[in-house]
Amino acid sequence: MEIKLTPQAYKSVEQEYDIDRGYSAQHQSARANFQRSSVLSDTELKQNGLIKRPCFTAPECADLCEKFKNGLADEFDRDYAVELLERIITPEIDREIISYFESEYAPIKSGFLVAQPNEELDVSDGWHCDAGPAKFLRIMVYFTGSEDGGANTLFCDRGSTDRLKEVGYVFCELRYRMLDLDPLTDALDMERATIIELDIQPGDVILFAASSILHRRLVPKQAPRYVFTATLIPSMLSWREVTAAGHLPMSLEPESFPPLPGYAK
Ligand SMILES: O=C(O)CCC(=O)C(=O)O
Ligand SMILES: [Fe+2]
Repeated sequence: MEIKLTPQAYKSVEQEYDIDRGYSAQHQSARANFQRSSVLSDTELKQNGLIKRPCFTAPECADLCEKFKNGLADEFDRDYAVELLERIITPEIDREIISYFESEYAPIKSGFLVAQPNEELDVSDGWHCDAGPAKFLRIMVYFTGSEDGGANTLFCDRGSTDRLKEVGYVFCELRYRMLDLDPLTDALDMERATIIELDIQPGDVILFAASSILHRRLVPKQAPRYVFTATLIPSMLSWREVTAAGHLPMSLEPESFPPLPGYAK
């Protein structure tokens, strides 16, 4: 095992996104402007940084899988992404999200992901947190179910992530991302990370705090994995007002968190 740990890496990530690109200032404005404080509660997402809920029906999943087979992931369709968000963000999910942010929120990025059986591993297959603002959420809807040991997103719990952040694994250089954390924690004489392997049914939605919960993709072994994803950030206006203006969400590439107009330094 060759690895270079960067113990203060999370501080430079905070500097880059929260300060320089303006995400912390935007969050403060969003919180100050929030009109629905009475609805906030101590939800599962706020506590654990991760939830899974059933969302799409079997016929809806079949329809979506057909669309994936016909090239849905090839070209970004913003209107369709907004239509899916309308379906995903039920009053219960909305309450989870506003309780997490303590503000309104909006989708900045969105896209359709296809993973082929046993495809080549990429950087998301090693344990990582997404570099980005301290507070943002990833939505992932699975239109195909998880397999035994494949077609999934694995998570660590928050405590394990915090310990691995402190020693400098989280936000280490991409080439040092590991598929198995045990050799690292054993070498450092640390408690092993608690791994959460969800049993995902077609149509389930997952929400997670991608910059504060370690996670990794598991490629499918048997059949393609079809996923819709969106990135949520705090917002002054509600997500419906923001998307109605016609610019958000943007497609996933190239830059995950561009500097925010009016807030970036
Ligand atoms: O596709 C997945 O299961 C996770 C992807 C991921 O972690 C990422 O894109 O940052
Ligand atoms: Fe990620």
